[in-house]
Amino acid sequence: MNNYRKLITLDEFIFQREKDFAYSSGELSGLLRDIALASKIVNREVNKAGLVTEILGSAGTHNSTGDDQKKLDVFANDQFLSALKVSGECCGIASEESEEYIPFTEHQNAKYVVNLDPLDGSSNIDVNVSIGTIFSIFRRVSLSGPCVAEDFLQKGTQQVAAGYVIYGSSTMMVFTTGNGVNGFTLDPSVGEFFLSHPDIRIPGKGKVYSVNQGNYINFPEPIRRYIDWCTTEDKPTGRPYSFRYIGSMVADFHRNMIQGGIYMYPPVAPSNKGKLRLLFECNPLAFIAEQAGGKASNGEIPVMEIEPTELHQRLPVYIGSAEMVDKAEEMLRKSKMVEKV
Ligand code: P6P
Repeated sequence: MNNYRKLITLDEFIFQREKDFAYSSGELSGLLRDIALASKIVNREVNKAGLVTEILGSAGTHNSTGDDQKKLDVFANDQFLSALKVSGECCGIASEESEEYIPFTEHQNAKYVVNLDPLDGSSNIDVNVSIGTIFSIFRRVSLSGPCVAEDFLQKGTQQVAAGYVIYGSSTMMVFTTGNGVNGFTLDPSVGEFFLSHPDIRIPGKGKVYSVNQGNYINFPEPIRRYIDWCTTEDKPTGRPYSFRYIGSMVADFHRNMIQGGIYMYPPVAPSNKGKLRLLFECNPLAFIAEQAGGKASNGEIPVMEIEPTELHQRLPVYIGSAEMVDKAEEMLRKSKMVEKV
């Protein structure tokens, strides 16, 4: 008896969920398929980047927040932009790689907008370390006509879908439409994403903390104390934790999703803002974390409760296993109480 497990393709899954949850009249499904298609094209270039030297290295330009743009950053941005424009389900996108949002005038009555980090961790491209794409989908708030800034500047709680693609030892697309988190692995031999990680649940606590230890001396004192707490021996709580930091948020986040752990990007003195972007990195990953039973905070409130004021705004972020985020928040809160005394 062949016990071949029926592998469900991404398209079959979306079609099934659309019937079960009726989360959209098909436009959202189309958007998810278009994002998957663009990720396959990006994956093809990422996987042979070392062989096609003209795709490696810097593009010689900088994005709106001053980051050096890699050639693959620009390539990925172009792929997702054209895929979403062709889809017809999206009236505009905002991208980490573009200063302003990009309205699709030919689809100005479409229902959705997308916030996108086309290639996160791109500084790792030239050294063959995992990188990722992060996306966040909202229903527009403007009624019709060209999309407006307010369509993109919505609280994370308003997301209708969010996901990431990790271009790693295998390529995976992990996303939520508000009914749990599911992971799909690309079989490049057939060009299909297959359901490999149904209903992902992030462990309540883990034994890994991810942070750029090199900034330790410039972290706020409560975060230095939290890191010291993580590295103090205490067998009942499984400490000291292991330190893992890939320098690619999607890769660190994905490992923590599966094994449990916390990823932190605290403020680094003298800045108090943090590095990561609310719209393009933190909101989508926060939606996924919470849907999988985890948490995402700026140290004080849930990331998804933050009212955005500008496209490229940054924030400190503590995201992953719920109990670990709670502990980091507790140490930050205690410190504030001491300050007030
Ligand atoms: P640092 C990549 O640029 C990124 O946005 C995240 O993917 C990554 O975790 C972080 O920045 C790395 O930043 O300052 O530690 O090199």
